Amino acid sequence: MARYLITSALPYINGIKHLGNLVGSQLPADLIARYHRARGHEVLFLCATDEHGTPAELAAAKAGQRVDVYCEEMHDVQARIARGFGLSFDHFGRSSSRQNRDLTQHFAGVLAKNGLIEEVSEKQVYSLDDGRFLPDRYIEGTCPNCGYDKARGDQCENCTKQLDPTDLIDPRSAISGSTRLEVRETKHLYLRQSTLRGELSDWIASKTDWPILTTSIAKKWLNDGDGLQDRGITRDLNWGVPVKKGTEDWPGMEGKVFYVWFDAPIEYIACAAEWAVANGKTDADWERWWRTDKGAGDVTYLQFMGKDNVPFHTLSFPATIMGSGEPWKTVDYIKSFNYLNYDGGQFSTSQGRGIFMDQALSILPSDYWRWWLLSHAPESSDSEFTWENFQGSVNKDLADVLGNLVSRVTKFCRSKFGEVVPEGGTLGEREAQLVADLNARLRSYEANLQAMEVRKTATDLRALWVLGNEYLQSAAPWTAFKTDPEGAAAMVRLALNLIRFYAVISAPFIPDAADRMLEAMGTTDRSWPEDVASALGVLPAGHAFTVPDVLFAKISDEDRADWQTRFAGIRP
Ligand code: B3M
Ligand code: ZN
Repeated sequence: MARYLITSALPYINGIKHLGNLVGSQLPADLIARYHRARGHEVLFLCATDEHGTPAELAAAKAGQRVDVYCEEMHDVQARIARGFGLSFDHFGRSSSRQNRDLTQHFAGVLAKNGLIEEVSEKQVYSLDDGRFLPDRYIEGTCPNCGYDKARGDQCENCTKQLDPTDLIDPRSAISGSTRLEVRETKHLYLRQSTLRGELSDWIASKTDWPILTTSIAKKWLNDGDGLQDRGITRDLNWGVPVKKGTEDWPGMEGKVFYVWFDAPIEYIACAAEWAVANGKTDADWERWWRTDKGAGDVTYLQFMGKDNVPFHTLSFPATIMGSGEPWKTVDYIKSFNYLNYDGGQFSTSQGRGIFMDQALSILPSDYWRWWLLSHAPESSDSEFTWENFQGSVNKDLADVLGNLVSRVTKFCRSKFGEVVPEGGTLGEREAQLVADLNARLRSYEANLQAMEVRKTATDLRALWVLGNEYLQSAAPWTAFKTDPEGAAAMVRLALNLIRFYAVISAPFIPDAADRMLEAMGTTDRSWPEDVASALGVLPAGHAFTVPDVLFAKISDEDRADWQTRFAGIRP
């Protein structure tokens, strides 16, 4: 039995995620977590909301709520929707947890002790009336380029010009509108990650099995980008982890917090500590996943994320961990994804464009989405969601191939033999061939799941379903029954077992349908088919089953057109 620590990039707190976010991290991570559990491995699958930073403050202000209250509510909303999608996190934590605060302060303390933190003086805009320094995007004014009067200190939304706050004409605070602003000196902490270049470079070079998408981004930033420049890890904000050196105050850093990208990845560790508390476990229980001196030596750690998050996970977070000099587990494999586009454009949270997770669940059960998204995961390039394609996949793969097999076999058996696995007859050549074909495909499916080749695994699974359909087509028990009822009984017995077999191997993709198939087959036996021939004999003659309701309903042209119109616009 192997041990897998699996984390998905942490969804930012400021709203419900769209399907592009889902397929780029949480959903494929769930597929792999479910697969490894099904193979009997020990899995700790963690995710959390990423709650700090300016966007959280802004979203809370927009909602007219205190930021801590906003985050708490939005965390619960995201947790509920994640459950709706069948995301099987062992824990869904919060980066604003006490555990993350303590660990973040701990890392800052050891990094300082190791000489990796530098204090730098900077000039920044201070608002006298708000009594605080203002981040660039909290300053508004008139754009010197186009005259737009609501340009932000980092960028003009109207003409897209990148700005410095001091470029703005008539600058004012975006919080209070006050114009009593002045430029003041303020101190910030910088992580001297450039000193770790050699170590990071060797580490990345040693990861020869990583996907090209991951290593190409990592190497680009390592070599010719400014990804390894020393990086400011503190901000003048109220909302965040207060700057401390371990448990001690940090002189000159009063009222400041750590930058959200410093504390967010540390939440991967803190989340394990939260998981332990939530489940009545001890520190040793979570440390055996994260500390190589405390049992994590044999853990395989897999991370899932969209490509825009790769630099933080290949350079910044490893710099934090390596710089600590402590025996923390580092990631073994980073699976990254390109973008999913929506009907001729991009999914966009800020513009409300696309389908959001709650909307998706309001029109169809999660398995429909899981199947389409995973079978079209943007792995080698960006991919696109279109309603036609979605309708085609659901109707063909789920309804015609898998759903139809289940319904045909169970109904035929009920009408000719009753709701029990029929006895009699023997299996012949055709069945032996089916077993051999299933076996070959299943091994390919397993290999692709092991390699996290998401689209290829979907292709294998679909091919496995098709093999069963083709078998039924050619064996035709409905015809055979007329002349050789015993032979037909043997075929149906095999086919009913095939339903259980499909439920087990399909569960990582479509867990709800798999549960319903197993329930209909009157079994809780989820054992993975190590050997296909014996797996197809698990349900013995005489075993009772029931005919399930329609597993997957087809999407009509009318529904498709309706949804297409409904989701064409901008989410309010
Ligand atoms: N919250 C993802 C994003 O919002 C970011 C991931 C953090 S992972 C530590 O782009
Ligand atoms: Zn402008």
